[in-house]
Amino acid sequence: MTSSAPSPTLLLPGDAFPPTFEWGVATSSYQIEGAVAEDGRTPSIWDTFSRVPGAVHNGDHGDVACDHYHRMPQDVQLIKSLGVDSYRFSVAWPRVQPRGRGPVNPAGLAFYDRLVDELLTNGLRPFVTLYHWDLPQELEDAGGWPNRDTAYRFADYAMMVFDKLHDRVETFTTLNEPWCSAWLGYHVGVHAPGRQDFQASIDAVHHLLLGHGLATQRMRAAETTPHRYGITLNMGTADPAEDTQTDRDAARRADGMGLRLYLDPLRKGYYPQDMVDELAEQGVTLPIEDGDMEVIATPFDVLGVNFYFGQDFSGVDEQGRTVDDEGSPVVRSVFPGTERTAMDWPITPERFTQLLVRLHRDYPGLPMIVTENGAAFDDQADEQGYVADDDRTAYFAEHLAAVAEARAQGADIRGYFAWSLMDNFEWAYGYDKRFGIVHVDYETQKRTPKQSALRYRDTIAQFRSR
Ligand code: IFM
Repeated sequence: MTSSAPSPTLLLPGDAFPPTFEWGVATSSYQIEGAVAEDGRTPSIWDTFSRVPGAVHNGDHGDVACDHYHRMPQDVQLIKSLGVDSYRFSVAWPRVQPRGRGPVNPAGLAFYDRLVDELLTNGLRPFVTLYHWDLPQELEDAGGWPNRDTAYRFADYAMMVFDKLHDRVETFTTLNEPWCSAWLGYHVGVHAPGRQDFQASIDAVHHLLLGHGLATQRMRAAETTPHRYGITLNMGTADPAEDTQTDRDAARRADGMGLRLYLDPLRKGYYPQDMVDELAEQGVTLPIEDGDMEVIATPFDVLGVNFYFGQDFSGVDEQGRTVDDEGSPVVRSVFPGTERTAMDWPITPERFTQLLVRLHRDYPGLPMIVTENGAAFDDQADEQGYVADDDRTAYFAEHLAAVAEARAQGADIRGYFAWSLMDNFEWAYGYDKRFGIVHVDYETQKRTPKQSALRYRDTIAQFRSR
């Protein structure tokens, strides 16, 4: 750490987090690695999508990103300097299995082999995400996640990673935020591959979950020592904007599409009936085949929770209508409060507690790890690259307090990973939105821990020394 800026610790109760609590930082492959054409890597859907005019802010792409592929050992030192236990990273499918089919690419897999060794040598635990959105382009050309075959391709690829790393990696999570892959990628079209087809997005939901189940079954069957398997979902809260039946229905629908459509099949083995009925009313069906629900409900060990904000919902649009142009019920998001991040997302730490306690209540017996939480703000770096990010520092303080409160209310939360280790490619927003606790100067690739990183380091140390 180079800065002499003050770095006060958080005011949290002394027993808020036990010494066994897992502290970490998180990233994903396409957002930081760069080196998109090296060592046999082939294009992913994000390489293709970021070249579509207008798809990504400023025409940005991940060709270089944070150049992590070439700077990995120094980045591991940076992670170590934060005093965390674990590093959550994702593996790029098109590096390990170019084109998404056929044999493993040893040169691509070797990068993650080196990364795992480097982490362990430095006393850091690797926490692997197998899929954080970089689907090999050839699989998209063959239909992408709406195509059932992609689930089986994913399980094959997962085994390539597992076979190589399972002797040193304990935790394998399958998917990061399947809602984003399905909804943003195939329905709204603001994420790769940029399609706008509601039926295709629902097909994608089912095949993503199927891929998760298949991969989990195969990894567990191949293990020789116990591992921890999981999946990461992005979740918020959905409350009625006003205490009316219309708004309660809108909140139920939002919760159904965003949370229950994933967690009910994963934990209960069936899709929520109210959502199945409403999809049917819109002529959309889930492509379930015999045995699928048993595969999807394969037991797993940890739920990764990515939380950014909670929302209220109204069933009435600005024109006073309750049904939209397509004949669907209106589900309008109304942001609570007034404080916003640079993403224009509301700052709602109390909803974080609400979510975690609700997950504990509605899906019992499932340990949770916060696999992402953080915020983008309009950082002003000084000449040394240091950012005195009071806003982000406060965001982390409030959200860690919210996790502590959920634990105090009984929620089984075993770890917390800050999003993100460093500024990186924020998907359709390009490099303008900075989520890092470490500032990246993209001209020089210099990394400088922000105030929030120093505070996070001190917070972790505070609980360690108890
Ligand atoms: O940067 C993303 C990450 O890739 C997935 N979860 C949300 C983050 C912030 O938008």
